[in-house]
Amino acid sequence: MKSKVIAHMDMDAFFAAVEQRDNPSLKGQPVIIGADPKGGEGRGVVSTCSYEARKYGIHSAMPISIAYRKCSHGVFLRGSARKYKQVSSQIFDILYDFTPDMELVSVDEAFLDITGSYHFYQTPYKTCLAIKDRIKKEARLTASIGIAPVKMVAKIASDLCKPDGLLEIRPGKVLDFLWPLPIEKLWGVGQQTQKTLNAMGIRTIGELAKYSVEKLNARLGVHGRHLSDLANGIDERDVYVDDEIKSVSHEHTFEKDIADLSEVYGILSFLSEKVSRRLRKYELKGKTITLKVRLSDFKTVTRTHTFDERVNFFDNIYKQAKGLFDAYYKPSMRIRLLGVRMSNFDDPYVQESLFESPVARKREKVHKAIDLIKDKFGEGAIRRARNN
Ligand code: TTP
Ligand code: MG
Repeated sequence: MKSKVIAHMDMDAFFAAVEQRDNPSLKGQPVIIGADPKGGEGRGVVSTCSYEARKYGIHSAMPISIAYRKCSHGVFLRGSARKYKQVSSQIFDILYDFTPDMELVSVDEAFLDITGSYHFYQTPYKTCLAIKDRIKKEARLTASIGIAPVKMVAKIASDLCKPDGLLEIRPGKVLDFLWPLPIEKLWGVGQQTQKTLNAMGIRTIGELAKYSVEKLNARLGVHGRHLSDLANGIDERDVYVDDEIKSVSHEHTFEKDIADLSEVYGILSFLSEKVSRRLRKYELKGKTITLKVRLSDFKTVTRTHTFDERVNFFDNIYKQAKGLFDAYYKPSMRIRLLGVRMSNFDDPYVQESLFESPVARKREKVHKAIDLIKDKFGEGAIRRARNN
């Protein structure tokens, strides 16, 4: 299987860098963006600060009063959200010139799937150099970019090469790169998980990778296998292209590869429900359903069905997902991952609903009411009887 090429771009000290750019007297100064410090009495927190200010131990989310104590001669600014948004869209426009396969993560951060587009610049490295170059020329700011076969590794790489860095981790080098790093660099390892793992004698990603998955699961529940996968450089997440909604999908990776059909149907029902709710939330209906199945040996297949009309109800989606699965399934299979996707939204929903029967409209109302209750009281508030 050919690996993907994912780039993770993150601007350096974003808000502070914009202020330094627009006011050259701030260059080289500790600049702190956030609440008014009011001579050390101010409330509120630091949004971000320049790298010069970081030398004083200041960081995002720190109380502004503490930042003031650490560096009272720093330049404290409130910042301008409007200006940062404008610069942010300028940066994303530049990125769009390189690939439309982009997932915006925050105001200054995006994943790009450049698997199909890096050839224009010969290599992934040269592509990302060109991106950095354009950001430098057009926005007069620096970005750091990590390149790797999976999202998580690209993100860690961009973080480690800051500021103004570019770091490529080739497919064969992922484990050499990851294993010496401390576990807290992994996605999903917060302070609590870090403590638990440390207590088990696990400090580096390499130690986590070699630890028994069963023992990890016993201590951390479902999280265990996921973390073990990440530590071994396995990250199932694709770059989620969200500029316009082209498809709505949900996936589930099993804690253990499974052969039990009732478990499969349970998850298909759960995924269909999630997809159905998202479709209704966005007022979309899809004509095409795609089932994704990954087996224990990582073989991945997709099976597609086109409905006669556009749908967004759970019953239709689940029935087809199950039908597609049953047509593919053989008893020897061990299932690692399942996914359900709905796409093909061409016709505007509003127009189509003009021709719907009163019965369909009534169902629509019932479903929306259920969604509202669930939004208010949580997923468990209403359970659907499943008919396998
Ligand atoms: P980050 O990318 O986390 O930080 P940064 O760009 O300032 O610095 P780095 O070089 O380490 O990437 O966040 C981007 C912007 O989002 C940041 O400039 C300010 C804003 N922000 C907040 O307002 N509050 C926060 O807690 C964080 C983390 C960021
Ligand atoms: Mg940043």
